[in-house]
Amino acid sequence: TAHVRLPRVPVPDDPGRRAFLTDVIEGLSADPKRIPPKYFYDERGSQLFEAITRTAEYYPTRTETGILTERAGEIASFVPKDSALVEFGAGSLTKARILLAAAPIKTFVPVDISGTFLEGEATRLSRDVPGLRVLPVAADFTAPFALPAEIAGQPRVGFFPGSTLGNFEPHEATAFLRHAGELLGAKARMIIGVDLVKDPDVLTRAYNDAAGVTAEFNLNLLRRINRELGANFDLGAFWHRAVYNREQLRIEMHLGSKTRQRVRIDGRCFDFRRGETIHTESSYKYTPELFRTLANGAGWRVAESWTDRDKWFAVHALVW
Ligand code: AVJ
Repeated sequence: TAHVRLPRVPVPDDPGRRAFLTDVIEGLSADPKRIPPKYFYDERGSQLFEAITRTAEYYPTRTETGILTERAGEIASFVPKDSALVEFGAGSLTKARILLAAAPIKTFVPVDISGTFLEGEATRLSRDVPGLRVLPVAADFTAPFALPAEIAGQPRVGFFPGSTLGNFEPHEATAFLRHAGELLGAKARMIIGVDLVKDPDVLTRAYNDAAGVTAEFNLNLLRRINRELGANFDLGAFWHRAVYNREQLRIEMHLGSKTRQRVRIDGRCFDFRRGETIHTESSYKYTPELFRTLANGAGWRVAESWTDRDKWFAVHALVW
């Protein structure tokens, strides 16, 4: 035999892989099964998310971008001169570009878990905005991380668009907002985008797009587990579904098992009943009142809020 194809074995003691493996094993050992949504964003996952934002059904991105664009002047007047803008979970940087063009920002610190995607976007941004200092931080912003020493003395403004806050359980959202305030420090400000409670049909459609991009995004999590953790998920043996939970005001994404089956991950077995699901994401929606209560409970004051005509999405300005 001429070729012996060796499997690509991931570095066993890579701390990122370790944490991923631990979280996956813990989540799949639980009942109901779950996997944290932060693991969606490998390179392909980040690209699939960008594709979701271009579907007709997924309104949050274009609605928020509309608010940021139309209210750029008002939002800019909330940003102190020579600020450092710290974006949590930066992704494609499209929204930051709107603020960077309008507000007196000297330094931009995009923080994102997807290091390679972030580097590429940060390099493009530095080229496009001469005079702006870009200091990317490749980190999981849900865990403690340090700000670059270079921004010492500059006023700090947090930026957390995209309703990413909605991925946290409410108690985690409170903890995150408090930690962000402590990290940014005295007199910090924050600009945060939050998806609003609305017609369940609009919500359900947004997470079940007709072209199946969201389904691909959800299933890509299993592909990533196969590749990085050496699992044997059969992607064709799972379906995607997003449902609105009216009691908890959240969209839930699930991957359901089409059959009774067993999956192997790193020497362990996980059994699935037919129809059993893995809960892969919750996306909480907040009324302005619920958000104000949440922010106040974390030590922030809501100074201003902007929404679109349909009141589908809100951008809030917070003071620490
Ligand atoms: C990136 C968390 C804002 O919850 O709407 C999009 C992710 N999931 N479609 C969201 C997502 C399915 C998105 N956030």
